[in-house]
Amino acid sequence: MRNHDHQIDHWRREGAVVLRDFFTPDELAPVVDDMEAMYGHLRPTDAGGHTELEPALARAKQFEHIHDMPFPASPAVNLLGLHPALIATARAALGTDDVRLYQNHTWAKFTGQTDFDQPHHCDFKNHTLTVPGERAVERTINFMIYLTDVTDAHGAIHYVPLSASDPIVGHDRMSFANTADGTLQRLIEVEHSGAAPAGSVFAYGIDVYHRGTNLTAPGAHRFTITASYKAAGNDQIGWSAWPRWFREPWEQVMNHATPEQLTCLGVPAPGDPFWTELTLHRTSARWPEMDLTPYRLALRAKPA
Ligand SMILES: O=C(O)CCC(=O)C(=O)O
Ligand SMILES: [Fe+2]
Repeated sequence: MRNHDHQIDHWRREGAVVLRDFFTPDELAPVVDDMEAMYGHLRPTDAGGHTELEPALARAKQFEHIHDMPFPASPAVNLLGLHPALIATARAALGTDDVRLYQNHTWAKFTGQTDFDQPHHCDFKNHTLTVPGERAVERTINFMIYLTDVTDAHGAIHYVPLSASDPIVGHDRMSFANTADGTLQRLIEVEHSGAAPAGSVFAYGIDVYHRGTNLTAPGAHRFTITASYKAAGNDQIGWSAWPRWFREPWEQVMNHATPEQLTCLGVPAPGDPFWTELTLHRTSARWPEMDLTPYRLALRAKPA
């Protein structure tokens, strides 16, 4: 367990918490290598080029270097968002042992690529068609994993704890903070910075006002992974149906993930009635390198 009860309590109350030094340098190093392999060649050559961009294009370019799981690199980057310590934190936060990873992407930002400044918003707009639920089990916990040091000059996320945003927005928690009535400015006045060293994790919910900020350090980059969890059975929340991208390198996940990690992607756990001799046979034909031993053993252990 790498989270502490007081941090979970803080997240429950305030909707956001910085988990400093969650991952070790040894865990990060191969993931950073993967990120360099995926994104390193995309570093902009003209650091001042973005100042000429149309606002709509400048905004679109913020999301230029995002890639959904699975990632065309090693198992290290593919499995960090499914790290057992993150799963444990999600379980504690959502108050259930049965959690699902519903969003997992890598994101590279480079100084000079565009202006990364955003207005305050809550992410529920593209995670649900309604609004965040009030019960713990209806919430989501969204982890932004810092693979590189994130200072304010590296575009740290800025956020407003719920106790500070509630008096400003009251019941009117719109996805984008209102600019015309001064709400946006008032949120900016009380915002916190999520700046923290590499290995830290910013955990927040889809009901928390936050905004991306620009990278200003010369020649700098910010590598992150976003891993978002919900309780199993919470059909309100979604982002991607994992099988949709079946041509992508799923073997990096399927051949290396544990049953606990695969359960977070919706693969039935060992012992689930889904697993029969036939489904095992067919799954093994689909993923020849996948270790199905725990599933086989659980099936054989069942009374006939
Ligand atoms: O990358 C960040 O720091 C925040 C981005 C963000 O909040 C968003 O695009 O919804
Ligand atoms: Fe956001």
